[in-house]
Amino acid sequence: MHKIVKSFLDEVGKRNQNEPEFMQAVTEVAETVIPYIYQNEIYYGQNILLRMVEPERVVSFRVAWIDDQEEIRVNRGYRIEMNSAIGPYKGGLRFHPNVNLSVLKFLAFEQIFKNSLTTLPMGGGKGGSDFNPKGKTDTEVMRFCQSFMTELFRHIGPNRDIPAGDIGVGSREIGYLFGQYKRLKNEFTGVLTGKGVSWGGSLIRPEATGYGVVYFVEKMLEQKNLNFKDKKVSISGSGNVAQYAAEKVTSLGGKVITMSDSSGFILDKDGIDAEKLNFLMKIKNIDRERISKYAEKFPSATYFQNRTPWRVGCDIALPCATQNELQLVDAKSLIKNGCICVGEGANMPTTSDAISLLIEKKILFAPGKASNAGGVAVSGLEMAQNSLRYNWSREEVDSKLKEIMNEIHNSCVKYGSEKNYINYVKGANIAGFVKVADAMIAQGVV
Ligand code: NDP
Ligand code: 2IT
Repeated sequence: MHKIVKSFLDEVGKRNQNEPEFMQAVTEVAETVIPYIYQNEIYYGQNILLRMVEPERVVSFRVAWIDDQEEIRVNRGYRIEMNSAIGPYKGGLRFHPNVNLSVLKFLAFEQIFKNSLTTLPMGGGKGGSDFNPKGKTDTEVMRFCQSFMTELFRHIGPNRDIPAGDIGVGSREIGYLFGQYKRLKNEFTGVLTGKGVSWGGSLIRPEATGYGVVYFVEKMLEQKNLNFKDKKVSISGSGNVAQYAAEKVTSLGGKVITMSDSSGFILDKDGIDAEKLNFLMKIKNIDRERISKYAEKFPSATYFQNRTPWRVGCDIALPCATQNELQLVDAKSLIKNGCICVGEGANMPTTSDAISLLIEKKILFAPGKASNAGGVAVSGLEMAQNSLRYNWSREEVDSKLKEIMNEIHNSCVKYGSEKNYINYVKGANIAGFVKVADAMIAQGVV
């Protein structure tokens, strides 16, 4: 089996040179799904995985815009339309200077499996730009978004491809993007998710990814008759996902001791309670400031520059910042300090060797495509509400989100159960694969 997997990866690697993040995501799926294909005749001989790793379409385009000094700037925009077997392309847009084809292809590939796991009819896609919103004024961000959408609008649509937010794309950016789409098409449609509630957005969408991660981890802990009460929780990141994961952990009785940004992390030994989190949300979302301000305000906190939080002892770790932020040395340190569970809020935050170690040591480990699927799931619910021309209440959306996270957990258990251990990586990959593969077989060679 090892040889078969290797020869598949060699073939894909040759066609996708210099795309390390994409190959990392493909490798993780291939190692768990290829053995399954060999045990299940209906998938064998169909080259399904080889078809799945090839995007249905990749769009790359110039984004020219004028900054406040009236200088002409040029960025690169992308949309990866990866797989539409079970629904229209669906996935976020990332604005970050390290965005390139490899990063977006890994994200689009993971999105196929994640969206399949949500139980909702959504295909996989992702897009974005190497534009850096940091330090830009609102008018610069608006001009960039308008220029970006002026090309993107011809490739997307409510039944074709529905983008949303990701790193660097929040409610401000979605607003500017939606405004420009509506103007160009002269149509008010649910072409983006993460919209404001007064113009077609869903309640709970801002909270959904962070809440979903915590609901998923709650289910994992339940398997061991454990819960969040009095657990020390280390979170990385301080953006959308991290903030609402922290809020939910605290509301369930856990103590959030760390959060971070790309400059460093803060350790608050007394815990980041609801009031302190409010302050953090203000500095990150409104002032667009650095997390070090938190330690300046609260004496119980210490700031560690250019460091990640994983050397601090905790019971549960929730990496919610970016890819490959939790490495082998970090996993070793977490295990040594007694960590029992790692739940990914970000996409692929844990390196492959770190995942192998966590699984070998039988630490509860949730891969992002399962545990962070709550965001895109509520995006799916936003699309459903847009089609119904109706809005559900907070309680209705939250209870549907919980139900979906529960279903995803059940799917992981179904396909990932091993002797005395649930391998959530294997479970999520196979469960996500089966639904898409069945649809691809039914639809013929396209
Ligand atoms: P935000 O832009 O709101 O926040 C990102 C956070 O991660 C910030 O604290 C940022 O720090 C930090 N960060 C970004 N890049 C790096 C880096 N290279 N090194 C260290 N820290 C970094 O994004 P989100 O919270 O939306 O996204 C976080 C993760 O969750 C991403 O992996 C995303 O793909 C994933 N995700 C998001 C979903 C969503 O609905 N938003 C859904 C599912 C997954 P700084 O402020 O310094 O930039
Ligand atoms: O990675 C992700 O799942 C997201 N950024 C959310 C995608 C979406 O369409 O809501």
